[in-house]
Amino acid sequence: MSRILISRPLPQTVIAAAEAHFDVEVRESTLPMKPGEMRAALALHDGVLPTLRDDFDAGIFEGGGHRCKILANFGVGYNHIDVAAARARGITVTNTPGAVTDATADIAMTLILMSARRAGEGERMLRGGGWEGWHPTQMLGLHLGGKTVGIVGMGRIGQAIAKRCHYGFGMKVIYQNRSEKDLDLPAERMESVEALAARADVVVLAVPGGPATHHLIGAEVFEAMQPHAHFINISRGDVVDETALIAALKSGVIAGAGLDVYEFEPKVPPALIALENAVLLPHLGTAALEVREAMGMLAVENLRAFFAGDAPPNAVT
Ligand code: 8YV
Repeated sequence: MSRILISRPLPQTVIAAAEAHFDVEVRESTLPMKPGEMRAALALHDGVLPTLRDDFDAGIFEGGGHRCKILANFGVGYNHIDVAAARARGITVTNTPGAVTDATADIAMTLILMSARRAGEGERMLRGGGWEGWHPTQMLGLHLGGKTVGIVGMGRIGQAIAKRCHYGFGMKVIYQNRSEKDLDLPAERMESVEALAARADVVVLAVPGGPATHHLIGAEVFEAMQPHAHFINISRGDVVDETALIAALKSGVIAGAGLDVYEFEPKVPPALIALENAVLLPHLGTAALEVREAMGMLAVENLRAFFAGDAPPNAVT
C-alpha cells in the first residue's frame, strides 16, 4: 500500500476515503508544515496531500532522494508549490478546481455586499453602542442594481461571480482576461486592468496567485478606479500591493474594499484593520464542511488515479 501524508486534520469522511486506498498518516497540527517536515515527507511518503501555506518552494526539493511521486494539493490555488521544481524531481502536482468554485464565488458576493452596503461598519457601530436610530441619510452605501462589476480573471470562479452579479443583482459585467471567453451572459472584455478599473463600480480580483500575477494591482489601478468604487479580493493576497491599497482606502481614492486574502497572510497590517471602509475576512472562501469534503475527495481521487497508473483528473503544469 502506498504511504500518504495528509498535512492537516481534514473531515473524517475524507480520511476514511483515503484510508480505503492507502496507508495514511494525518499530521495533527493545524499550522503549516515546517521545511524539515516537508523534506521528511518527500523522503518518507509516496504521496503528500498538502494545503495552503505548506510552502514547497524550490529549496525543499533540493538534494533529491525522494520517495514522493505526487503532491495532491487540497485547494485550487497552488502558488505555494514550486511546480517546476517538483516536476524536475519527477513529482506530479494536482489541485481541486471544480470543488471550490461556488463557495468562493459566494464569499466574493458576501464581500461585495458587505463593502458596498457598509455592513461591517454598521455592525461595528451598533455593537459599539453608537447607533442613535434610523434616519434617511444614515450610512448610505452603493446600490448594486444597474452598476458595473469588473472581474479581473475570468476562470471558473470569475464566471461564477459574473453569473451571481448579472442574474442575481442585475449588474453589467466587464472583464479582463488573457483570452476572450465564450460566456453565457453579456460581458465585455476590456483591453487592460486600468481600463476595467476606470469603468467598474466594483472591481473583483479572481486571478491565480504566483509570480505572473504578483502585484498586478497597485497604485495605478486604484488611481484609475472611481472614488465611489469598491475593490474585492478573493484570489491571493500578494496579487495586490497592500500598501497601495491601504493608501487608496485612507485617502478616499476608492470607497471601500472587501478582502478574504492578504499579502503576508495571516498577518494583516494594523493600518488595514484600523480602516472603517475595509471588510476583512480570515480566508473563508471555501470554509463550509461539504465544500472541504468535496475538495478532500477530489484530492484523494487524484491520488487514487495516480497510484492506479491513470492520469490524475487535475494535474497542473
Ligand atoms: C482553500 C483556497 O481553503 O482553494 C484555494 O485555493 O484559497 C482556499 O479556499 C485553501 O487553499 C486550502 O488549501
